[in-house]
Amino acid sequence: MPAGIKSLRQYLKFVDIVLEVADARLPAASRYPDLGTILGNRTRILVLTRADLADPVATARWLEVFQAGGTPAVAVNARTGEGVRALRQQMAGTAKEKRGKLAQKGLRARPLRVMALGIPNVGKSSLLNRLAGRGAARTGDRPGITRGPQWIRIEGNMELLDTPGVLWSHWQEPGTALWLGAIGCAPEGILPVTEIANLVGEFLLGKAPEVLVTRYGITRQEAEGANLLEAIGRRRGYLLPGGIVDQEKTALALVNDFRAGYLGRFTLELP
Ligand SMILES: Nc1nc2c(ncn2[C@@H]2O[C@H](COP(=O)(O)OP(=O)(O)OP(=O)(O)O)[C@@H](O)[C@H]2O)c(=O)[nH]1
Ligand SMILES: [Mg+2]
Repeated sequence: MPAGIKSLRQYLKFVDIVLEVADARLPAASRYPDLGTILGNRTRILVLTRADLADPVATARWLEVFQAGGTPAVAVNARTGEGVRALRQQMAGTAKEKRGKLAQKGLRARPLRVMALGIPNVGKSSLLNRLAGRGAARTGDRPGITRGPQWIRIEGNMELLDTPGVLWSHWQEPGTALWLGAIGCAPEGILPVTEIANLVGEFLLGKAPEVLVTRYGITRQEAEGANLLEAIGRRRGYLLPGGIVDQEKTALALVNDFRAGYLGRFTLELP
């Protein structure tokens, strides 16, 4: 278990619901493998963020799979709040249960405490801001924005706990790291951006080569050729002195376009 998770464990005893936040484009690989063992029987709701960037058909399938496996799951756009209403409904059920239990013990009702947990940059703070109804937590388009656990107190009957993103140790497994890099959830500066770009390029070539043609003004032949980055860089004029293509700059452009959804809505793994 990563140290970051260990240090968050102490908060678990204070919270009623854990929102496990993962990315809809990578619903399995962006989750924690054994969170269940840490959470015990605490209520967990899986929230897939960036549903706006994922393939809606794939997202529906994933939600079914998770739900069939006994994990309540919802998909949201944590930026705009789409889907958050369904999440609130899920939470309301748990809230009622908790109130019932407290009443049985003769205890006074207290605000429902909700904690968000997940890998870096996955949208935890954005999600809590939507639940709070205001921009209480700082967000940003790179990992490592939230530095430490932080309570967000809101009017009404909820208290929210934002936490810093923590990567599970399995993230460096071959086949996982680059995909997490592709969705912007791996630590910056560790993975070569050209490798991430090549993976994204390969994926797009298999799925929707025409988006490369239209977005970058290259020919189908160039898109399918041996060096996609070379073709895009040349077309864009991303050149270094001597006229050679700036591979890094080109790779970053492709990866950023993919992350922002300019190339379309894609889910990178299917159930
Ligand atoms: N398109 C889209 N962007 C999102 C969504 N959720 C979050 N974002 C963006 O993703 C970036 C990261 O969001 P944060 O809320 O800061 O992520 P975090 O998990 O709190 O990140 P750390 O605190 O760094 O671990 C921001 O630029 C958000 O605007 C979503 O559902 N759709
Ligand atoms: Mg954050």
